Order: sequence, then structure tokens, then C-alpha cells
Amino acid sequence: MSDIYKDLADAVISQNINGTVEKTKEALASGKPALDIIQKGLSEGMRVVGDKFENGELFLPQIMMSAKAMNSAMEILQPELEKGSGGASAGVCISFVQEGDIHDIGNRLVSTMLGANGFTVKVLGVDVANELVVDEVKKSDADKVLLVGSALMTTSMLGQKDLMNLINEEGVRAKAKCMFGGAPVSKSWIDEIGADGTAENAAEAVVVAKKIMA
Ligand code: HCB
Repeated sequence: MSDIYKDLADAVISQNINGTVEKTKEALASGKPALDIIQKGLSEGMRVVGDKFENGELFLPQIMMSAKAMNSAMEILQPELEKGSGGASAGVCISFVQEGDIHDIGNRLVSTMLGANGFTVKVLGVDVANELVVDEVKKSDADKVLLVGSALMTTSMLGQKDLMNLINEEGVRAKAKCMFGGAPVSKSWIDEIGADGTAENAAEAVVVAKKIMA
């Protein structure tokens, strides 16, 4: 890891909001791509924070500060990620975080990246009920829509299976393409529930989304 990416990760790990913002500005000024700043620096910091939380080395208030640091940096990076967006739509997406789950950092990042790559993205936010998602599918004028669902907890991940069932019951499976992600989501889970794809990060999500919607 180059020093600036390590500095970014360290700033997130140490819950240093001002430091994270400063390092982000520094990285951008030195020509580092916004996506690298996120994936090689900030997200790496969040990964370590998650591990430390799991080991009992960090507690919830500290994670919240790290998340705030990452989100503050994201506000600076978002306009950079959005550069180059516009033009013909690559398709319509409905993005949301599964019911019971408020982890939105990854979903926001994936939504921004899809928007920057020509998709029209409707963001439903966090803690979204499956019924609302299906209503949005029905309301859309598009022939097909890509559901971009995130779940960060093993409990909320189970809601993705319920969503697939609801989509089938409501007869909208042909219209609703399903790309689900989040730390606990694996390819084997996607196959088990009969969804269309997953991705480990925002850059891969764009590739998978284009493939699914082609
Ligand atoms: Co939270 N939390 N948390 N948390 N949290 C996790 C997720 C644990 C894994 C931590 C742990 O125990 N190791 C854990 C879940 C355990 C489990 O179920 N297996 C956990 C827990 C337990 C909880 C609470 C229950 C804690 C409590 O209250 N006791 C509580 C839950 C509240 C709720 O949702 N009802 C909680 C709260 C919080 C906050 C508020 C402090 C904060 C969230 C702030 C926010 O999002 N606004 C938080 C955070 C930050 C985390 C960790 C540390 C980081 C998550 C994150 O933002 N990662 C996380 C640990 C971890 O994930 N390892 C921990 C960075 C982003 C960029 O990565 O994976 O979200 P991402 O997204 C990637 C990738 O997955 C993919 O692309 C993204 C970008 O690269 N992707 C998709 C995501 N969605 C996609 C959709 C697609 O279609 C395709 C790709």
C-alpha cells in the first residue's frame, strides 16, 4: 500500500474526521483517482475497523466516528466519481438497503458509481421493506429494472431471499433483475436464492450490472 492510502486507512481507523478529510484532499490534489482513494484507502480502513469491532478492540461509538470520517471523505469524492456521467442511460436501477439494516456506506458508493457509468439510479435509502421495492418495480416505466440491494448483516441478508420470493409471487421476475451485495453476501448465496449477480466492490458492481442488463 502506498503511503497516502495507508494514511487514509489510518485516519479512518483512528476516527480522525478532520484528518480523513485532509488526507482525501491531499490524495486528490496529488492526482490519485477517487475510486482508488475509496477502495485502497478508506474502505481498507473500514475493513480494519470491522475486524477490531469483532475482536472487541473497538466499540460502537468508535465505529460511528470512523463511519462519519469515511462519509465526510465521500462527500468530497462524490463529485469526482460523478464526472463523466450523463449521456444515454445504461438502464434503470433501484438501490436500497434491506429492511432492518442501516449500513449505507457501500450502497451509496455502488449507487454513485452506477450513476457515473450511465445508469439512472433511484435511491430508496436504508431499512427498506421488500413490499416497497416491489411497488417501485411495478411503478417503473422501464421494461426491466436492476435492483441494487445491500445487506451488511447476516440477519438482513435473509431478507434478500424473501424479496426473491415476493418478486416471483408478484409476477415481476422478468422485469426485476437482481444484483445483491454487502459483506456477508457470497456467490453461493446468490445462486441459492436465484438472484442474478453480486459484486465485491463498486467497480465490479458496474461490470456486473452492465452484464445483467445487456
Ligand atoms: Co455495523 N456491523 N452494526 N455499523 N458495521 C458490521 C456490518 C459487522 C459485520 C461488524 C462485525 O461484527 N464484525 C456487524 C454485522 C454482523 C453480522 O450480522 N454478521 C455489524 C453490527 C452487528 C452492527 C450493529 C447491530 C451493532 C449494534 O448496534 N450492536 C448495528 C446495526 C444497526 C442496523 O443496521 N440495524 C451496526 C451499526 C453500525 C454503524 C451505524 C456504527 C456503522 C454504519 C454507518 C453507515 O453505514 N452509515 C457500522 C459500520 C460502519 C460497520 C462496518 C465496520 C463497516 C461497514 C462499511 O461501511 N464498510 C461493518 C464491518 C464490515 O463490513 N466488515 C460492521 C465499507 C463499505 C464501503 O463496504 O461492504 O458496505 P460494504 O460495501 C461494498 C461491497 O460490499 C459492495 O460494494 C461496496 C463498495 O465497495 N456492495 C455491493 C455493497 N452493496 C452492494 C450491492 C450490490 O448490488 C453489489 C455490491
